[in-house]
Parts: sequence; structure tokens; C-alpha cells
Amino acid sequence: MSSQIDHLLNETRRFAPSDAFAESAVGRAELYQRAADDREGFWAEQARELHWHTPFTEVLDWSTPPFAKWFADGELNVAYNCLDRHVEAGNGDRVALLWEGEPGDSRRVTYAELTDEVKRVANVLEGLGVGEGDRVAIYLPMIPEAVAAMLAVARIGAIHSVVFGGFSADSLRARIDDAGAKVVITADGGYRKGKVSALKPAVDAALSDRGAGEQETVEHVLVVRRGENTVDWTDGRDIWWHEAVPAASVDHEAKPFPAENPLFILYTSGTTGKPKGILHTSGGYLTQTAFTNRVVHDLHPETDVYWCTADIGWITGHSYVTYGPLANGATQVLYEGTPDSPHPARWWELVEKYGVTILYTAPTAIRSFMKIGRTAVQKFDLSSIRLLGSVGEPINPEAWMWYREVIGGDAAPIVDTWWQTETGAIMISALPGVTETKPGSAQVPLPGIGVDVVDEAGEHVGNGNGGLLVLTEPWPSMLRGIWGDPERFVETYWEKFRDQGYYFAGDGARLDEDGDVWLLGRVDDVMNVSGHRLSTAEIESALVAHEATAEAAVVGASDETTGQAVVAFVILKESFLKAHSPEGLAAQLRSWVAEQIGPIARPRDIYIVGELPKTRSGKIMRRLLRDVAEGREVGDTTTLADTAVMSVISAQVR
Ligand code: 6R9
Repeated sequence: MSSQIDHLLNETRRFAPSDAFAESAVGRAELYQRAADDREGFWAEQARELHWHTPFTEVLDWSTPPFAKWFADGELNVAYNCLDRHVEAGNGDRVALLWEGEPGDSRRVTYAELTDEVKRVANVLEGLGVGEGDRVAIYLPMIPEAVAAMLAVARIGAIHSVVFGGFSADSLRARIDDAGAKVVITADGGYRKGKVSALKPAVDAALSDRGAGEQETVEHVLVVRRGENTVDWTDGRDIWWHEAVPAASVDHEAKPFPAENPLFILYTSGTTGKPKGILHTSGGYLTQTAFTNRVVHDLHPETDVYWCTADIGWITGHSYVTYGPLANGATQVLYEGTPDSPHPARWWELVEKYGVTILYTAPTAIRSFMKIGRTAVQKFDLSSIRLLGSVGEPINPEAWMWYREVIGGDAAPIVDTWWQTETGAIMISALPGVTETKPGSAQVPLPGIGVDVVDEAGEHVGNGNGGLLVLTEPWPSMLRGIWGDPERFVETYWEKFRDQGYYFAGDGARLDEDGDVWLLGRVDDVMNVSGHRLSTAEIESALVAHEATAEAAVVGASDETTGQAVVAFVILKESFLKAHSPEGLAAQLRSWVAEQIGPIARPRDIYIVGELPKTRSGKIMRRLLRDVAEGREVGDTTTLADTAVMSVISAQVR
């Protein structure tokens, strides 16, 4: 593996901590030493930033690994921490949500208003018989009610399972059934790409046609009116939010719950077909999401306008839209629609309109804006932006530079944050004002977090080498299990490095000469070509570094002589397609990759395509591309954002 020629590690650009962050960085640099000296004491200090009805006396209970308990004898109310306490501190008039609907309607919701709304919803849910430990499925568009619904469930000690609004009725049914949800909170519909996209019919379908042995756990469906589309109604089961919530009492006491009370289940895909219900609990989760949101995003709740573009259907939306920012009392933008509706630069219009200071988004979004070009983006005033964040996949250095120059005015620091649904909160990232940043590297474990890169035997690989990313110490926001399947939890994450007691993240990574971490993608995306390990991310990064390339996806396809061969799917920039033949460009790109990384990485095939298959969270589904590359029938495409894209690609390749 050490013989692998490395494109990413040839990245030598460096950006010193900006002076603009000098003041807020005071004390932040010391956190590393504080945490190194006394990790548990450090986390206890962070936890004490929250309001505890009953202060904890124990920090970590790791007596039965991998089942951790944090702050276990403490009691708190998560919703109280996100709402009431800010109102009680005199900040009730501060705006919590600057909401913008896709058609251009907008609402400002203050902390006082959101607190009242959540109290009413909590009363409605209790009136429907929902109590501590019951599960509530949430299937909503990005509207203020979505945030209110999550917090109302948390307030009464129940457990939410948010299902992304783009998921099908079948996926929704599987998630409702696995969790045994008692209530579903949905909407008639929401706006997407200029049209109302209905949601309620999927709920109706998910709850219909129960076969023998299929238990119906759902008693009520609470429906927000948003799309004003016509919906079917089941009397006795369905309830309009706009009738029930305003009629409910605005008095609701936030009762304390144990720190380890489950807060939510969030389903994520694993290597097998059945999604895993990742379980998170209260005290540790809120501690780490609030802490990381504060230090990684340099959040100043009194002055910042924060915008995390993630949907609440994903972990990023849970931790960095709902819980982290609200626990910190932040003012944030919430946007309902698609980034390019009704015009390609809509997001940047919103940045100007609301004066966004902190923007947290995903590389896939950045790359799609690169396609429309800087002129279209810079039509809007982006000068309010002072910090940029990236999450979800490795960010290639070219996208990183574009993000910095075009969006960040060549001044705003970028934090590339590595974490997972399972980790609950950010684990690896630069700290603004402290870390000298490197385009393409997530860099350093946060204070209090133990990270290593190891070989198959669990041995540290040493600087300059690649291996598997592991987490070496328990952390407060760690998953507490897989809902209903403790064995799968142990087996998936803890079995591989059982002797060392490490959590196996499933990602490949490399340590550079400074010991900084460079993520190389999921290990299932790592190819083995003639005995050399090559990362899909690495070759993709080389491809997009070519001036003709807009986007690229690489897979390892089985090959008779080399084991696996590199196959690339490339979207070219319009201007190059006009001036050159696709064959000529493909040949150029093959040599380019060979030049950039080494002959071993030269793609066997390059297919010029118009689009790439992506999940609704923007991750490229390489499994499907591998099917095409290996000449197989294309597999299950149901989790694609656009299910038609694979037939188009197959046709183009043929
Ligand atoms: C938060 C989130 C987790 C997987 C993770 C890794 C990839 C996330 C990354 C990154 C490189 C980053 N990932 N952030 N890879 N650099 N900054 O995305 O959670 O949807 O569970 O995905 O995403 O492969 O293992 P989730």
C-alpha cells in the first residue's frame, strides 16, 4: 500500500489560520491539551454547558463495552435545553428560524414562538397517548413544523424516527414497522422543483394493505397543511395539525429524563439491504452536537446567521439544524426547496437576502454550482460569509479551492468535517483560527476524540501511510446501538478490532507526514488493481482536476488480468464537449490520470455521461455504476434521487 502513488498527498497548498478568528480562537487551542490531560473531565465540562435538572456525578460508564453510558445519573430535558432556557435567559425575541419556502413565502420564528408551538404539539401528542419511549415517525418537508415536531417528541421523552421526505412509501413502511411507531407526523405535501410534491399518499400507502402477521402499530397521523393538495382522509386516525395544535394548551412542563433516555432512531444504509436503525440518546448527544457546532463552526449566537443546508431527514439535519444550533440559541436559515429552484443560483440569493455568515453544506452541492459557473453565483452579494463547512464525502481539492475563492471570497476558512450517522456529531475537523488548513484533508481529531489509521491487524500505520480509520475511545454522541439488533451493532462496528476495542468506521484513510487525516472513501470503494490499492476518491479527484471535467465517478470493475480495473464515468463541461470529440477527450483524460497518479491508476474505460446516479442525500451510488461497468443488469435503484438516470447511463455506455 505504501507503494501507492498518491495524488492527494501531492496537494501542497496551505492556508494559515485567519486573523479574523484570532479572538474567538483564544482558549480553543488549549482544548486539545485539556482533553488530552483529562478526557472525561473535558467532556464533563462541555456537558455542564447544558441545563441539567439533576446534575450528573458519573461521566463515562464503559464497563460493558461496546455499550456506553454517558452522564448516566444526570437528568435533563433536551427540548428545554433547545428552547425554554433561551426564553428564560431573556432571548425569547431572538429569531430561531428564518424560514424560506420554495415559492418565496417566508416566516420568522422566534425562540418564544417556537417554544410555545412545541409546548402545544407536546400536549397534542400526549393527548394521543404518546409517552416516554414511544416511537413517532416524522415524514415532513423542510418547514418549521418539522423542527417543532422533533422537539415536541423529545420534550415528552418519546423517540423520533425522521424519514426523509423523498423516500418512497415502501421505505417509509419498513421504517415505521421496524420502529413500531405509534404516530406519524406528515404534511399534505411540500414544494420541490416548482411543484407541490405530495407526502400524505405515501403515508396512506405505507399504512394500508396490512398482510396477516403484519402488525399495525400506528394509531394516529398528524397532518400539517402545506401543499394544499387534496388528500384522502381516514376519520378517527387522521388529524389536521392546524386544527389540533392551536387548540392545545400552551402550558407544558418539560420533565427531566435520564441522560441515556433514547432520543431518536435514524435509519441508514449498510452493506446489506436492510437499513440499520441507528439509536442515539440524550445527554451525550446534545453535549457533543452543541459543543462541535460552537467550536467547529465558530458559532456566535448573538451575531451569526447560520445555515446548514441539510434536510432533517439526514443526521446532518438532526445534529446541525435541529439540536446543535438550537441548543446554542442560534439564528438559522431553513429552506424548503431544491438549490436550483426557481433559478440555478437560488441558494446564493438566500445567502444575500439573510446575510448568512456561516454556511455548512456538501461537496456534491459545491460541484453542481461549479457547473453553473462563478458568474451566476457571484451575481449575489456573498460578502457576509465568514466561515464555510463541508460534510458528507471527501471534498476534492479543486472543489475546496472553488468553495474558498468563489463562495468564501478567498478569506473564509473551510472546515471539512468527517463524521457519520453513527458518530452523531463531528469527529475530525480543522478548528477555525487554530488549524492551518489543507485542501482535501479533514485533518485532525477534535479535542476529546480518539482517531487512528490502522492496518488489518489493528496496528497504527504511521505517517505517510494508508489504512483503515478507527475511533479508539468512546465519545459522548456515539450510537448506543442498532434498534432491535444488538448483535448487528457489535458485529458491524466492533468485531473487526475487538482485541483493540476500536470502533471500525468503514472508511479508508491516510496519514500525511504531519499526521493529518485524509479520507479516501468507504473501504468498499477501494479498488485493488494488480495488487495495488487505489481509492475511487483519489482518481475522481485527479479527473476533476482536469479542465474539461465537471464531475466524475470511479469504480473498480472486475478484470481478468489485473483483478480489478479502474472504470470512470465522467461528465464534461459543455464548452469542451462543443469543441472536442468525446473519444478524444476520453483518451486525454486517461493519460491525464496516468500522469497525475501513475500508470497504475490509468482508467481502463472512461465513459462520457450526462448524469451520475445519486442518492437523495447526494452520494454517488457506485454499486450501480459497477453493474454497468461489468456488463450486468443494473441492481436496485429505488434509493436514487432520479430513478431514470441509470437507463440513460446504460444507453450512453452501450
Ligand atoms: C455526516 C454524514 C457517513 C460517511 C462516512 C464517510 C463519508 C462524511 C466526510 C466523509 C470524507 C468528510 N463522509 N463526511 N468522507 N470527508 N468530511 O455524512 O453521515 O450519511 O452517515 O455518511 O460519509 O464515508 O463514513 P452519513
